[in-house]
Amino acid sequence: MAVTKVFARQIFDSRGNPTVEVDLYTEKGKFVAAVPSGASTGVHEAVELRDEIKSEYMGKGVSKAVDNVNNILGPALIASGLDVVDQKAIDDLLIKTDGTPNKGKLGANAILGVSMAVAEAAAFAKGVPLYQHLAEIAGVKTPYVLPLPCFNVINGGSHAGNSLAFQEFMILPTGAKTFKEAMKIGSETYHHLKKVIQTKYGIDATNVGDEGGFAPNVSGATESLDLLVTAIEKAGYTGKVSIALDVASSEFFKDGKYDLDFKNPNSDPSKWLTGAQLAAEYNDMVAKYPIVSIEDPFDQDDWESWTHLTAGTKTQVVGDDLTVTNVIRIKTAIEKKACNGLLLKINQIGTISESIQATQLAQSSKWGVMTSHRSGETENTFIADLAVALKTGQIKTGAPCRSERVCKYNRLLRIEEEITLATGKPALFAGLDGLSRGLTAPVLFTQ
Ligand code: 2PG
Ligand code: MG
Repeated sequence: MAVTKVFARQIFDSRGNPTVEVDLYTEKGKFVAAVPSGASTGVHEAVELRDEIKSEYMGKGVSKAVDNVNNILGPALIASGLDVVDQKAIDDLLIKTDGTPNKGKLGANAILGVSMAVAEAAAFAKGVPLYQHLAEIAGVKTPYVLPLPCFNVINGGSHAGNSLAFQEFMILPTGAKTFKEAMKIGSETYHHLKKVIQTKYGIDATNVGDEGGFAPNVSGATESLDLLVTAIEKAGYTGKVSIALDVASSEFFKDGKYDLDFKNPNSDPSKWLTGAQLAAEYNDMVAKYPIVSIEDPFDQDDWESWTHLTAGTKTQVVGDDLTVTNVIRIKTAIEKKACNGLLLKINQIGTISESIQATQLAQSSKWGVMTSHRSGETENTFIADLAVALKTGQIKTGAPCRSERVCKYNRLLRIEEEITLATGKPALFAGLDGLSRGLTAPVLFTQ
């Protein structure tokens, strides 16, 4: 089925910044996609095209990207006559139309909106749910597996106005048997955490950050980890909930060192840590707390520190700014044994086909894969379907709070129900196995 019309507009993301929305039409109807946006963006990511007109939207307008969809990408796609089921050919056309290695001419935000809407149109044309269509184009066989949700319940770094350097403290219901149960555990623990924080720091400490997690003014990582352990215990889930970190350390890498006081303009350089000192802190934390995953422990180009940590730990080490969902960076990370997990962010690379390629390269190297939202999100739920389709085994899309986060988790609840009804058996849930490497290999799931 060919594309008959493409129309893009500027809408707003969860931080109130402009972003791109695309309406794509076939003779079967209209299909809509909206593009997310990061704050702690890796320098190697594909280009997010902003207008950079300082007097408008603080320079963050996306009218150029919108025009590029309306005047260049849309007309090229319509003229090609390509069928929406041929995602790869369409993505190749979009990439060629841009013509740069980092989508710098037309913008990854323009290209991704079209790429996502094409997949939605194709699923509808086939009369199947989006996750089924994505699994089919990726060559992934059923049964589907619901991912382990990683709830970011304490926000720091560039996502919160507190002094905490580490960006994300996540709780993972690794002891759950179904996705629905994982949501119950996550939500109850989140509410217990709110009470724990309120008792300790007062009511104004329970305001939430960009991803719906609390942002109390804690002194550092161990204080946050202690809060999590207390909340898990109070909720009655000790042993059933694990912890994951996203340090997002590229944000505080300065002159070859790590500044854990980076939000303080008068930070004392003599206190900044070397990669080896920071690694020692991680190893201490892993020994003391139920930490199963650490993302971006080091700067995006500090390869040596990555390789050293990964060699000496059983914990999943996830590349985000390091690998930017880009097969070239992932290949380098594989060669250097720099990490053993991929953060999958579709807007880091800009097309669905390249996102699938990146995931499958990671999975074939026995890495874990965590599908991810961005800190600036919309009500779009595409990544929920993608996580199921590619059996990534893990998804992080914020706290169980704020609709731009919860809509993805809610979509997963509906998918779980739909699969259960269609197969007559409870839908598989990755659970703790979501953290085992190379999930597409025949591994045992919790049921
Ligand atoms: C991250 C993300 C999402 P941002 O670092 O993993 O949580 O943040 O979108 O700001 O890059
Ligand atoms: Mg990250």
